[in-house]
Amino acid sequence: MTGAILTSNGKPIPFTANYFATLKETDPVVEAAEMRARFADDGYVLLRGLVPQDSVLDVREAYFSHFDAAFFKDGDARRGAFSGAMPALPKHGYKGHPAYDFVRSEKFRAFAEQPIFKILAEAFFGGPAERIRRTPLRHFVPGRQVASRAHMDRTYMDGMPTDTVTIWVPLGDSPLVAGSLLYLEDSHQDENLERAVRDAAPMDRANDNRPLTHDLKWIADQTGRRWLSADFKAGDVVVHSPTIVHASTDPGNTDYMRVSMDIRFRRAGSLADPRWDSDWAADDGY
Ligand SMILES: O=C(O)CCC(=O)C(=O)O
Repeated sequence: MTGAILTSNGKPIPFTANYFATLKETDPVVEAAEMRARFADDGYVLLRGLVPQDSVLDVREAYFSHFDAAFFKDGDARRGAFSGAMPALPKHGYKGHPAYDFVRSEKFRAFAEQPIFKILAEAFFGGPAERIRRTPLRHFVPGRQVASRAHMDRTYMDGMPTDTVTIWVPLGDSPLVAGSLLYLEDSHQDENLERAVRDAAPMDRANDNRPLTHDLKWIADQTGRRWLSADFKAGDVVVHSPTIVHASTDPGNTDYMRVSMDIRFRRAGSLADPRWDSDWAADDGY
């Protein structure tokens, strides 16, 4: 893939060593203190195989079972490859779309509330954690130039950045070619980054000043930082800081649909942002 031109929301970025490097991996059995040290250094910790693969694929299939089988190649909702036939539905995550109902389902909630995630968050906080109810579900369909814009989670949620943590969970494999998540190297340590890019950065959304930019090449050039990527497998998770810049590329030459959820925790007793205490809807404005 080296040398290929990737896009994010239609904006090109070459897949070269100037712009991309690989995320470091951490073994899930590592000591909590070591995990916290890596998190402080890197702004993220990628844990391979934290969750049983089948449990992840079960959730993927349960979500996809809310769609017509014609949406999937060979009608296979567990693999979840795009058939090419886009269903006529409300926008992703709006009322009436399966993602809206699914995040309110027992299956989704039980997955997000399994003890391993809370134990993980508590290892990061070094103390009790509470799950934040609002849990976005992302779903990217090949052939569409739609991706996550470069942003920091702290822009979207009140509270101290050290009191919240995001566990990003791909629901199924999430290779770069399917538009997986990217982290801007060491951006969590760059106190000048936001000042340097806000207002100057290209933005394709005139009415939304929360993302930093949709132009991943521009921000890499501007900050001298590379995007860190990985081919995630079902069962992997990334724990990331609310201050690290992250984004994704558009799905490329694949039929595989990328689905993921963002499970968030706050340090127990810390300031709770009331906007995050209800179930997610893509148009809730938060
Ligand atoms: O899965 C993604 O593309 C990004 C999701 C994300 O960063 C978010 O919801 O804050």
